[in-house]
Amino acid sequence: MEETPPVSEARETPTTLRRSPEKEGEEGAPCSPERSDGGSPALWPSLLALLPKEGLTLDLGPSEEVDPAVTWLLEEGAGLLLGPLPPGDPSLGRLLFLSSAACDFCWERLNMGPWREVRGTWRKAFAWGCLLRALGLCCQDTQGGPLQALRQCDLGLLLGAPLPGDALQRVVGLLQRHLHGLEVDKEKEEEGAPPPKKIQREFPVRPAMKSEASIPYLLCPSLEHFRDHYLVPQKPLVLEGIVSHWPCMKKWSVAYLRQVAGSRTVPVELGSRYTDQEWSQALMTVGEFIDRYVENEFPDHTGYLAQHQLFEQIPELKADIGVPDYCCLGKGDEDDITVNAWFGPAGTVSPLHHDPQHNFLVQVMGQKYIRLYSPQQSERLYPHEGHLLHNTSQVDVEDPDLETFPQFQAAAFQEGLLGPGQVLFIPAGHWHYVRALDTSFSVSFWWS
Ligand SMILES: O=C(O)CCC(=O)C(=O)O
Repeated sequence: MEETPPVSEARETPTTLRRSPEKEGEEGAPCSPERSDGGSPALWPSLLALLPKEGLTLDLGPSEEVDPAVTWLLEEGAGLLLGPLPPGDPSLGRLLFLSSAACDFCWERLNMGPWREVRGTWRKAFAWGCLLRALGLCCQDTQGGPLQALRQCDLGLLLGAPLPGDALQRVVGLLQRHLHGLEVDKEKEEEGAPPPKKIQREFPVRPAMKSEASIPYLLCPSLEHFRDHYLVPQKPLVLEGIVSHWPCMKKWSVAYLRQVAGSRTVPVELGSRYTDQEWSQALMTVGEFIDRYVENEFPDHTGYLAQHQLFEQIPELKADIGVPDYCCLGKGDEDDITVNAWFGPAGTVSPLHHDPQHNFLVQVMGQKYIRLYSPQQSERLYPHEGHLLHNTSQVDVEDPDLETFPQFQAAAFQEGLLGPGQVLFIPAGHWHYVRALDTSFSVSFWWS
């Protein structure tokens, strides 16, 4: 679709809306224990204190990029925060109205055409809209305002562009502390309630493995040994004893993830594998994901929180992990490493594919079956022809159609089980197939 031509002239300088000093409170102050679930007088000043002291600088770039109507909605909304308005003030209802309209407008643009073509300025406008809407939701005298606000912030974090001073991230931190306090109160009330039902899942089929093809294991090899015998010759390895001290190894469980991340919105893959026709993705909270796909005995689909940069979104979980020391052998900085979360029930499958960077796949919870093929085997693996899936094999590794893909049975491979505390080194370009045998959480580090 054609872009709407610009109406007003390009803005040279970003719009800055300053807050009156009487609104500034203690930065990041925790909420008072005497709070209500919505329109909390304690939450409101703490939220305002998180906004940049120098005011909201919308900085949406040249005006031809974002529709002037959206800029106007955001500026009007942000302007409402300039006066000394207490929560519950009727003009704050207008904040919700204006920011919701801005979010709806931006949402349309974010969902129009391929994602890579969505302009950064629209993503930034959306992030501002989410921030203002979250504030609008918190200043309403409604039940559940802070929870809805948290969801709105997550949409801003997932789909929007970063805001100055990590404003969305900071608002999320405060809302999390506020909501967590409410949960602790509720738990106290519910003490004595019967324990939740344990899930009985059918154990998925364990593959019969040949020992001669197993991936080698090493306990804490030296950096030099790893470099000379595995990194340089591009050989896969399972490393043991290198992440056992990470707090996630003891702390993480489904209950813990629900407690820390339950109300956070994340993208979930729906369907057995991403190569299937009926595969799709949906946004839902981690709590909903656990209820529907991890703890539900009869889910309608396989759900997989896969390849998501969860640790950028939830710093509390990031504090529980580290970066494998061996990444220092790479050429890039630590900031260049992409860290992804892979959380799902038994039975998730990542079809046979390869990635352009080296990978340390750290197993935190549950076991996974892994099959690896070197790049030299590529011809026997029948990669998809289209551009989108050219790094993915057409073959179902554990149930190959050998009439259609006869060479597959001649392809040499390595295999193994990856359990908690083990780290799989997958050299760049190596084909890997992964099936979870239990409820599983893995963290991947892609590095070069
Ligand atoms: O654990 C999985 O399901 C797949 C992991 C993966 O493909 C990766 O880390 O690149």
